[in-house]
Amino acid sequence: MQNEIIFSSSQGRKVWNTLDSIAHNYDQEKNPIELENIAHDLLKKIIDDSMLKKIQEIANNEMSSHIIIRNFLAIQSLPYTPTDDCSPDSVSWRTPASALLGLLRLTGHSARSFMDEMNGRLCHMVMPARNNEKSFLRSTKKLGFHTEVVNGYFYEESPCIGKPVSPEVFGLLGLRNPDGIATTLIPLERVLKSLTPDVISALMKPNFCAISQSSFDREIIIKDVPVLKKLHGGGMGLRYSRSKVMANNTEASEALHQLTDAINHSEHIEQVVLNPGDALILNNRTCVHGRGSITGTQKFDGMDRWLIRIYGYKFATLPMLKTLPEKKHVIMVDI
Ligand SMILES: O=C(O)CCC(=O)C(=O)O
Ligand SMILES: [Fe+2]
Repeated sequence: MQNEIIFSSSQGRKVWNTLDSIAHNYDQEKNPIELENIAHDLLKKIIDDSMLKKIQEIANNEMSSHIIIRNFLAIQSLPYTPTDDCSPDSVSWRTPASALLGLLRLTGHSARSFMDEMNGRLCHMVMPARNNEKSFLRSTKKLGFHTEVVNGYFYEESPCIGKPVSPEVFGLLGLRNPDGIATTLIPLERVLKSLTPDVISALMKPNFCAISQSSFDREIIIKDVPVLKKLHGGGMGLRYSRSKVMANNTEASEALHQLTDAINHSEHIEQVVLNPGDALILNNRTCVHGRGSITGTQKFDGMDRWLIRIYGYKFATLPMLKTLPEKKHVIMVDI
C-alpha cells in the first residue's frame, strides 16, 4: 500500500530502546514541546534513511490522507489498559507517548491540546471507559465518520488569536487491540468524486455552523463557515461530523445530506487495524475517520483495546493559537 511503511522488528526495537532511555525523565503532560524535539532528533538518528525519506515524502504531500507505520515501536512493557478516562500512573506508557510525539514532529507537526477538552490533557486515552455512563457510551459506540475538532477554524480561514483552530493532523498509536478492531478512514478526494459540482459549490459556501465534539467540556460553536475549503496547497480540506455540523439554509442542508450519503455509501472505506506498536498519522483536512462499535468486546481486565491519540499543528499555524502561559502546549479558546 502506498501509504504504508513497515519497520523491521530490529528497527522497532531500536525505537523502543532509544526512547525508553529518555522518556522516564520527561512528563509529556508537563513539557511535551521539549520532549517532542528530543524524540524527533533521536528518531532521525536511528531510523534508516530510506524509511525517513518515505515518511517525509508522504508527509510533505499536502493531499496525502494518512501514513501508517507498522511495527513503529516494539512495545516491551505496558501497564494495564486503564478502565476510566485517566492516564495510568506508571511511567512505562510514556515511551509510546514520546514515540508518537517524535513521529508527529518528524512529519512537521507540533503537539497541542485544548484546555476545554479533558482539562488540557495532551495524550488522549482511547479505550473502553466505565467511569460513568456517558464515557462508557462514548468510548464503546460506533464512531461515525468525522474530523477531529470539527468546531475549529483552518489556517486558511485566518482566525484571530483566541479562536478555536482545528489540528491539521492527529496521531494514533496502537497499544492493545485483542479483537482487531479497525479504525476506518476515507480519503476526501474519493468522496468528492461522487459529488456533483453544484453540491461541492454549496458545501464551499459559509452556510454552516459546527459545535464541539462530546469530549469537550464546553460548547464552542463556530458560525458561518463552509464544510469544504480550498487549502493553501491547492487541494480541498473539510470539516465534517454528522451530528456536529449543521446547515443554515435549505441549499446547504441538501448538500450536507448528499455529502453524508456519499461518505456512508463510499466504496473506498479503508480499515486500519492498529496492532500494538503500529502508528497512524491522519491528515485531519483530507480524510474523514471513524471506528466500528466496540460494545461487547470490553472486559475491563486490563487487556482491552487501547490507543493513544495526540493532535498536531503545522508550525505556520502555531502563532494563531492562544496558549496557557505556564503550559505552552495547552490551547485556550476565548469565550
Ligand atoms: O478508536 C479509534 O480507532 C478511533 C478513535 C477516534 O476516532 C476518536 O477517538 O476520535
Ligand atoms: Fe476521531
